[in-house]
This record gives sequence, C-alpha cells and structure tokens, in this order.
Amino acid sequence: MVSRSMTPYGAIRDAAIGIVGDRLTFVGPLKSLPAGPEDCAQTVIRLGGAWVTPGLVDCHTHLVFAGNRAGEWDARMRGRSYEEIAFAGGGILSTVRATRAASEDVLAESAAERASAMARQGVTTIEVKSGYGLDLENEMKMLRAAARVGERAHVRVLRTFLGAHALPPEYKDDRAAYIDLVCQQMIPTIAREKLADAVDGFCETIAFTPTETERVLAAASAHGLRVKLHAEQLSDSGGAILAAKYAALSADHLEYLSDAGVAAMARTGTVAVLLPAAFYFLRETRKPPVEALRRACVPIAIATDCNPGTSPVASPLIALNLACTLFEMTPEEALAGMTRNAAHALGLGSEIGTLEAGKSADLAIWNISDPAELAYWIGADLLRDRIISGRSDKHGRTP
Ligand code: DI6
Ligand code: FE
Repeated sequence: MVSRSMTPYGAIRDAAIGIVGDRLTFVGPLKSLPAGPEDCAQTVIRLGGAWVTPGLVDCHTHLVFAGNRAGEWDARMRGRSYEEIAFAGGGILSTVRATRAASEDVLAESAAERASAMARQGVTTIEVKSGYGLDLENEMKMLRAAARVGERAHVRVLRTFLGAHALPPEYKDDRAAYIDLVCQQMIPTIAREKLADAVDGFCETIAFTPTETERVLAAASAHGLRVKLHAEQLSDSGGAILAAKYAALSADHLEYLSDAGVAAMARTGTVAVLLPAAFYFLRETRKPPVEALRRACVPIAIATDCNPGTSPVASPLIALNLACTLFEMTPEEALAGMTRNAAHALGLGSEIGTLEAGKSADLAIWNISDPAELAYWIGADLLRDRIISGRSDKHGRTP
C-alpha cells in the first residue's frame, strides 16, 4: 500500500512501486502493471501488504549543537521562564558558547547520532539550521558539520543559515553592526560558497525586531537564497506578514499568528511549519490557529524543531502524536505535514514528499496495519526499512 491523494491517506491497496536508479518509475495498483512484477523488474521485493509512505521529511531542526541545557530546563521546572533565562545571557547564548568551543568533528558526530535516531523512525530528509555560531567562522563550521551528517546518517540534508538567531555577546551594544555583519559578510560568503539552501531568522522580542529581520530577508533574497522565518513563537511581532512579503518558503512556530498573518501566508503559498514539541516543552498554552490555516488553505507542515533549548526531541513520530493531541490535527493531516507539506517548506515539492513517478525514490516501509498508527504509538519501533534515492537500508541499491 502506498499513499496518494483522494482516498484517506491517498492509499492504494495492492500496490506496486517501480524504482530505477534513484527515481520512482511506477506507483499504482499492481494490476495496472503492464506485466507481472517479475517480468517488469530485475529484482522484486515483496512486502506482503506492508504500508509504504514517502520517507519522512523533518523540515525544521537545529540538529547541530554542542552540550545540552538540562540544567536550564531544571531551572525552568522550578519556575524560571525561557525569556528570563535568555535575557540573563543563558538560553541560546549558552549553546553558542558550547558550540563555538566544539570542533567540526565533534559537532558532526553528535548531530549524526541524532539524525540516525530520526532515520530509524523513517526520516529520509532533514533540514538543519546554523545559528549557534553567530560569527562567520563558527556559522560556517556548523554548516559544514551539517553536510557531513548526511553521509554519516544516510539522510538527505538541507542547510539553512540562521545567523540572525540571537545577538552575540560581542555585539550587545551595537545591534545594527551585527545585522550589518550578517547581511554584508555572512550571507554573501555563505551564498558564494553554497553552504546553505535558505536563510532563516528569529523575529521575536528576545531576538530581532521586524525591521532588523527584514534587512536579513532582503539580503538573502538579493543573493538568490529563499527565506524562512521563526515567527510568532512567543508573541505577535508580524513576522509571518514579513515572511510572506519575501515569498518565504515557510513561517515557523506561529502560536501567536494573527488573522492578517494567515491571510498573508495564504496569498504567497508560504507553508505554516508547526512545532508541537517546542510548544509542549515550553508549556506554551497559546495554540497556533490550525482551523484558520485550514480554512485559508495554508499548507501545514509538522517538524521536530530538535534543539537543546525548546525541543530536545529527535523523534519525528512523537512530533506527529503531539500535533494530533495538542493541536487537534488528524493523523492524516499530521502525516501530510511531515511528507508532502514539509517537502514544500523546503522548496522540494517536485522532488520528494509524495510517492509519484519521477520523484526521488525515498520511502519508508512500516510494520503497521493502519497509517494512523504512525501518530498513535509513542516510543514504538515501527520502521521495517527505508529507501532513500533508491537505496534500501536493508537491501542496498535497488536495481
Ligand atoms: N526558536 C526555538 O524554539 C529555537 N530557536 C528558535 O528561534 C530554540 C533554540 C534554543 O533555545 O536553543
Ligand atoms: Fe527552531
């Protein structure tokens, strides 16, 4: 069985999937194959009715970082707030200190372990953001480490430059100078050296104002890079409207998204990336406006936001569960959010995210009898095999 649109989950019963090299060449009912499977292919793998979905796409992670923030979390459990800790120089900046001190090897190694955990849950594509270096050298180190994660963990990695994640301590008295550095040195260098596929920023009271963020988005666009934005996570700063103005691939978090923000995203086809694990871990109470997004036909993606501060979660399937239990999404919507819509949030909608002839052969094969199980179980081991660019974890290259 494979998934497509129309019937629930777009399921096709008694299906066959053809793969040549790294591409899907056939996805449809077994009986519409021109001949028997053995006559159509050199190698036939019979799955015995197993569910097959597109490989999962985690379209928002901060997978590369050093250290952890368990101590800070302990303080939060005793009543301190995330914002308080950030304003006191902890939070993102404590991970910046640890990440600057770590070698590229150490960063690549620890991120690859987290990516491997995700791969064991069916992930074939992971977006990885920088943003814990906050100077050119350390941001480049993070992006190079991110590229190595792909080889180590056998996943496709997309890289996003997040220099505007927090104000580094050396610029605490000169915010404009840091934005100048991001726009005039970091973005041009990263674009020239092809170290990132997109640019992101954190538009928030504890990070950058809309005016500062706009300079970053404008510089990214001027250098031919698509943009994404952390918007409306802790307050309504108008980030989503700004993101839409720059035709952003996605605006992410969105708990405090306004009606005007929803409308702006609908106009530009900007994907709403919801991050229910961060909502959960911060004990946020304000939910993103899922119903308004649905009504406006804004595509909704779900991601882990894996990071040491607000979402120490390397489990995409738990993120699916939280999307359903906390945001009242259906299991089918959640799965579409981590496949088709997540692919769009990365600008890869024509390449991955659905099972269609011509796309990359990225599949997850599951030990389940109902696709709702992907969002239902917490902590179960559901994956049977993964195929990425035509290569199976269990069988190697498919012919
Ligand atoms: N929002 C988040 O949830 C993460 N970054 C962001 O802009 C948190 C990153 C961290 O706390 O380390
Ligand atoms: Fe994030």
